[in-house]
Amino acid sequence: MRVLLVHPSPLMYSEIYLRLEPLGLERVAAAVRAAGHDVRLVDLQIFKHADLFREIESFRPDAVGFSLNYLANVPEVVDLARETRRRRPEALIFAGGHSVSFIAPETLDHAAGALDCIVRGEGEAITPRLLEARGDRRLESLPGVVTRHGAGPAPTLLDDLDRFPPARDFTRRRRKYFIGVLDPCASAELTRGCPWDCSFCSAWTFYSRSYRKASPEAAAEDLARIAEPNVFLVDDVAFVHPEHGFAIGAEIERRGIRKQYYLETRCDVLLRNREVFAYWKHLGLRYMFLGLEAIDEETLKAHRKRITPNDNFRALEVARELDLTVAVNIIADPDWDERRFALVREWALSVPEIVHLTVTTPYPGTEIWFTDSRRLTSLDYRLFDVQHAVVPTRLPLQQFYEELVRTQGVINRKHLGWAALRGAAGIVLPQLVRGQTNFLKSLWKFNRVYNAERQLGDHARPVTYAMRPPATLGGPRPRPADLYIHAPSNGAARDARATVTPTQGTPASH
Ligand code: B12
Ligand code: SF4
Repeated sequence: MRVLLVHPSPLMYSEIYLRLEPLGLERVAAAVRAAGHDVRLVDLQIFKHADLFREIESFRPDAVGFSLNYLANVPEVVDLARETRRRRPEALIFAGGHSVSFIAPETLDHAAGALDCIVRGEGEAITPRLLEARGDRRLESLPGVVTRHGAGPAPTLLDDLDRFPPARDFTRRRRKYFIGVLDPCASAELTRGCPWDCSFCSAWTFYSRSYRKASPEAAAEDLARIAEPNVFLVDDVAFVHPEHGFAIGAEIERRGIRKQYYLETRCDVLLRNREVFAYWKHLGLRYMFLGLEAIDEETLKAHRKRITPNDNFRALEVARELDLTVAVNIIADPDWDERRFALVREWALSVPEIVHLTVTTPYPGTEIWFTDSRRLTSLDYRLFDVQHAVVPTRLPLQQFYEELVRTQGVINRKHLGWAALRGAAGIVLPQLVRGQTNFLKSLWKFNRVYNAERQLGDHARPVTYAMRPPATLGGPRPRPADLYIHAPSNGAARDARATVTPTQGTPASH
């Protein structure tokens, strides 16, 4: 069967700092190819809609699958599915990925028949089975598959992360993938899932708090296959189990792999497992993203981050001692006033780290989607990208955006524009020689992408597909099991228990 897999366009944030390969879709593509199908992949972060339609005309796919990890991409994917249906009336058209797993029925309603089904949860194991069942009137009997007629049993977790390593050969123009100075940059996955349970996050609800690891051999093998000199490790929390990080490192050394790495982790994991990060620094770790989220105790508690500001600041010290370039995230609440923005600006300017600001967003799949008692001010999927305010702001909306952009601007002045170029000249020149210009171009994009007028204007766009709000707002905290996409497997649950120490609370306590 001819199968076309499609990743939608980039969101606002990606316009400046990064553009990364669609790793999830590449893994689904690997599984579909292994089942004997003829596969192609179009990444609309790089290609245009017109390119996709040309591909549909020339390849004439029997099945088209769209990746929907991001809520903000829902309208685009629904429209693309409708256009695909018009061109290929007989094709099996489906979508899968993180966000759509939480909103399958409403997405099918928007598509009004253009999408045959939604695949909830991980795609590797189920997609080949779905293709096999094409034409069957009871697709919804498959695990994780939802049609307009019903939903199959809960999806099951992939038993072995080593199966179906990403088929990177399907992505074209790979030189376009980069993050900051790591230009060009590939992506890889060493572990999957997160055992913590922050109230604003859906990473844990998707994987039912499980945490799975690739074998050190398979992880290193995958890194060895990567042609690019730089690698973004997509794990939610890197090196929760330090012995795993050491074992992969040993395999990397054994194979003589030399790359530069970017990873994301928690501050307490860095404090607890400092040695493994120091070892990876020696292997080429260069950038680290730490989810700080807040600089005060009360807000950290509200997010259920299970960490103190003091530990967060100690972790920054450790990262500096390791000589890593660190980016941190702070969540800006729509309730912030001018004083609060000023405090954050002051703090951000006092530290050497790159500080990112995202806006509190109740997403389907998160706990705050149910418990946040604030009314949603917009049901426009496109605004659910953590850069827009979708609950009432204390300041008038325009002023909120002005403060947000001003704060981002002040913070970014440290890392973008001429100042950054002066600091990074040694990096940019060799990149230019190799024809890599993603990073250089990104240094001047800030004002075009981030401006209060544009952000405010986004609220005035007509809404064709409106989100379905939660049935109750400000209701009681849902039971974790009610939020989960995957049914926890015994092995995964055991892993999670081994990970979370008593001081952080055990899974049994919530
Ligand atoms: C890596 C990552 C990124 C990369 C994205 C790279 C890319 N091009 O896809 C970068 C750093 C660019 C990024 C950016 C952002 N991200 Co992000 N990101 C992640 C992260 C940590 C891991 C995703 C990943 O690669 N996992 C590994 C692969 C193998 O898994 P996967 O992609 O989920 O794919 C599997 C399934 O979803 C499914 N699947 C996926 N596609 C398809 C398609 C079909 C047809 C099928 C059947 C199945 C299927 O099968 C795959 C294999 O099992 C997730 C958290 C998470 N754990 O999911 C957040 C996450 C997806 N990101 C999130 C957010 C908010 C963002 C930003 C908006 C943040 C910002 N500050 O602006 C931006 C927007 C980016 C954009 N679209 O332009 C949120 C999503 C929120 C939402 N509900 O929309 C998440 C869940 C993080 C969170 N904790 O809340 N992100
Ligand atoms: S630690 Fe990170 S990935 Fe895990 S639940 Fe919290 S925010 Fe999400």
